[in-house]
Amino acid sequence: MTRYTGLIENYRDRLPLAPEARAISLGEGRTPLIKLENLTKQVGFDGELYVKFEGLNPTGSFKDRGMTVAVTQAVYEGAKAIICASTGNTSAAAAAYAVRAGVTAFVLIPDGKIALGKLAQAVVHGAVVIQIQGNFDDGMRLVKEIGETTPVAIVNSINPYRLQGQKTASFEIVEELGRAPDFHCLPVGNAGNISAHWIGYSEMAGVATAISPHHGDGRFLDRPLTTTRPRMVGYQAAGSAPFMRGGPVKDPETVATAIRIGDPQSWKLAWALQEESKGWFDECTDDDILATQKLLAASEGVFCEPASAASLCGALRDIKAGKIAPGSTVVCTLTGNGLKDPDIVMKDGLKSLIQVPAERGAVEKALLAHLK
Ligand code: AN7
Repeated sequence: MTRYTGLIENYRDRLPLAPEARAISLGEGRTPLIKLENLTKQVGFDGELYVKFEGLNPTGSFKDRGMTVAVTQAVYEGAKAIICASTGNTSAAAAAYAVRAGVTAFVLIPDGKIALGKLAQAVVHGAVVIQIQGNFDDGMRLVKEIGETTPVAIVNSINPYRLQGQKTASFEIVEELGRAPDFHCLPVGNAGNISAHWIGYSEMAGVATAISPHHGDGRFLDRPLTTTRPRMVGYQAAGSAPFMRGGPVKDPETVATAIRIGDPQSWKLAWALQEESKGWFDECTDDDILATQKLLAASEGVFCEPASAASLCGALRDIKAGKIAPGSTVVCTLTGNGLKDPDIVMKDGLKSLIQVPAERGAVEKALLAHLK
């Protein structure tokens, strides 16, 4: 047995890092691919439905995959500070990896509309948290401007090393399934993650993609592990769906605060991969997203955050509609952990508590009422 030490050491030969670059890692990656047996049965789907639970990364989201590579490269290049704009998860990851590296993290967050758990992470890891009177898109614009004149490394997904790290999720899926899935569904905000996955699948298949030249050298396996690539499907929140509107959304609004993004940074990459993969974009309402988050938690024991539930929400709908063909193998990425944002499920969750006196009879009565 060898100790697992994170995705850089695991996939070093397929990442564009110098051999002597010291890996800044928290043991990210190797997240479980969970088969949803109960839900598959419930919806009468005769294919295979999996979730890749990225909420089990060290800081609770897929951002760790990108951050380990981006921070490793930034430190290798001599950076003393990193900066990002964030709806929450990127700032949590940046803060944690900055600590590992011994550099300063500056994070720009929107005023309000950020899950408390994510803010707590940035604070506890000692990041310099700057709350701006604006939304994520304002923050992103400011970070780009500041990055031009100030000696700080930008670790948003416009940094190509982020996507290089995030492509490894596709590597793991192909390794586990022995092939690529037929469909891969993700929630879409900036569209960095869906782009990263497409790069990863393409490298696994030994096939060039139009989007890869922008993001490293697309190193292929000596022998491809899959002959096919999935159709990539991206789901947005209805109030924050620039890919459905055909252009930026000025005042994005959604309960899924992680994907409250109106001006996606990987706009061109995402359209290119949609075409190459013959996939599509669609939108989910906030109500449907929250219902899916609860459905998943109550039927499979998996607690993801609202934004993450968008992938499964859309996938279940497209399975029912036959857009995702019967018999298909489907993977949905659950991008973040539900524990980051407990408020959202506790809004009416407290109502389900049963309060009784501390007496055996009262407790027994409550049990009997609920035995299946
Ligand atoms: C849980 O943290 O953009 O389409 O600043 O946290 O690659 O942007 C978060 C994005 C999906 C969207 N699910 O991914 C940020 C940030 C969760 C997320 C997305 C995010 P991209």
